[in-house]
Amino acid sequence: MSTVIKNGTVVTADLSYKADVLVEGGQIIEIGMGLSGDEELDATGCYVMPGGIDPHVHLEMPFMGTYSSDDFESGTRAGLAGGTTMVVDFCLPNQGESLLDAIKRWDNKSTRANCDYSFHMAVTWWGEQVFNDMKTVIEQRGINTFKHFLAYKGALMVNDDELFSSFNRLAELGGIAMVHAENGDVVAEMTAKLLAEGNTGPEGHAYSRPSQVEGEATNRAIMIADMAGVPLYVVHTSCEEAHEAIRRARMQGKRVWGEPLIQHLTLDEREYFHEDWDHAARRVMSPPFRDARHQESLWAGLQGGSLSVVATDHCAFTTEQKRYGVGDFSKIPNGTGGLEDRMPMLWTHGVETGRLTPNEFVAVTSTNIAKILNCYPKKGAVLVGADADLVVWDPNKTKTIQASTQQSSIDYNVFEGKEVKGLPRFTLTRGQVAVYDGEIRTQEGHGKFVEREANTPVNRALSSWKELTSPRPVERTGIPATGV
Ligand code: DUC
Ligand code: ZN
Ligand code: ZN
Ligand code: ZN
Repeated sequence: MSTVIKNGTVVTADLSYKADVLVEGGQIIEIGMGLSGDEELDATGCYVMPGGIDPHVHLEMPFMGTYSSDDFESGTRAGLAGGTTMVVDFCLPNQGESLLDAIKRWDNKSTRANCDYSFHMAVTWWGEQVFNDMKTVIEQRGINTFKHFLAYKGALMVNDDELFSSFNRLAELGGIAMVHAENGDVVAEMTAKLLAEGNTGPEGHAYSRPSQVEGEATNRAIMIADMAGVPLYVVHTSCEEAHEAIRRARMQGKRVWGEPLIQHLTLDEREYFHEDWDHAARRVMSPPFRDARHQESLWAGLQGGSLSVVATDHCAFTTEQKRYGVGDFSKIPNGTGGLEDRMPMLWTHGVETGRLTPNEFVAVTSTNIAKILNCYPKKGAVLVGADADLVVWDPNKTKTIQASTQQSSIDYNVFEGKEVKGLPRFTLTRGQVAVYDGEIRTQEGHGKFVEREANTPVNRALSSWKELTSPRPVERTGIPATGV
């Protein structure tokens, strides 16, 4: 059965033009004027864009003594409702666990996905097993991205020696390094001091993670990646200091990308000073929300091209889960939702305000990340032969964001009450209509794993580190006596 999307304007990262799009067998088979198909979707007044790709989600993730509440079913349903047709989740091995065993656990959870998905592998410990598994993960499982936590000391954090070893291995295998860049040692010290001084409320979370801890860790990761010669993707870039390091690296020709989140672009630190404990705790995530100076920096980075991708870090916890941290902010599970709202919020605050063109919107929500992750043009494109992951975007449709009508399984929404303009009329996942004019028609288990190959040599980073080719000790005659 074929489906034709009629009378819309196709909007890609580089072009806008009037055309119908014909879909069959899960792929785009023809783009042109006057096409017909078995089923017709009316796109009059709408933009036909590649579906969003959210490269940063945590679905049913074991974390801080609990599990994030949206699983692959509710999480991908939320994504589709908001025009996102692919998610990338982080596979987290336990200490000492093989990477391949961890993937098996993730494979089991993800069978319920409503849209296509992929995994990033997290490097949560270091040893010969991880070194060896990396090759299998890249070459046989099609996972080419490896995340390193520079925060969460005593849990997920890796040290600089482990980081350098892992980055070197990835450079050799054609992988991409990713970092959660916050200085975990400093965060641990500041957290202990704040708690000892009686600062136990949610605002303590923000005080414990100032922008300097992110700027330092971002710059450190960039320098270490440069020595290893590995490309580096910095997740949830939230502040000017981190952005500055990324901007400088890119101007120096380094292969480094930054990923602001829709939450950091649109919400600020005042949320943590709300008189209602639940309100503040529900917004606890790492890095924390920041002030207007940092937000302006992130918007400028998207406009100027020094920041490449807008994601969510969707990691949803219920109010009940957030209350694990009453009396100790460091026990509030870190994370906020955003999967359903990323695209409408970015359209409203980015395109409607004139900061981004519709083409730039497609670039930062879909095409750029498809290229970085090496799944373009299967994903992130409106081209014949590409997967029919499409969103028919109605720029005039409005709504008020409300937890009571959202797809996510949690009991609140950090964007509650915000008005958005620009929403999906239809969302298609591999040709199947998952959202039809506001009606959710998702199919559990429809989603397939997207394999992503290693980078080819031409897409690898160069190293500016001038390593001596054959270092030799210097021969000296006059050797001073020791112990004088
Ligand atoms: N930050 C969060 O807020 N949640 C999940 C993990 C992370 O790094
Ligand atoms: Zn993170
Ligand atoms: Zn409130
Ligand atoms: Zn994350």
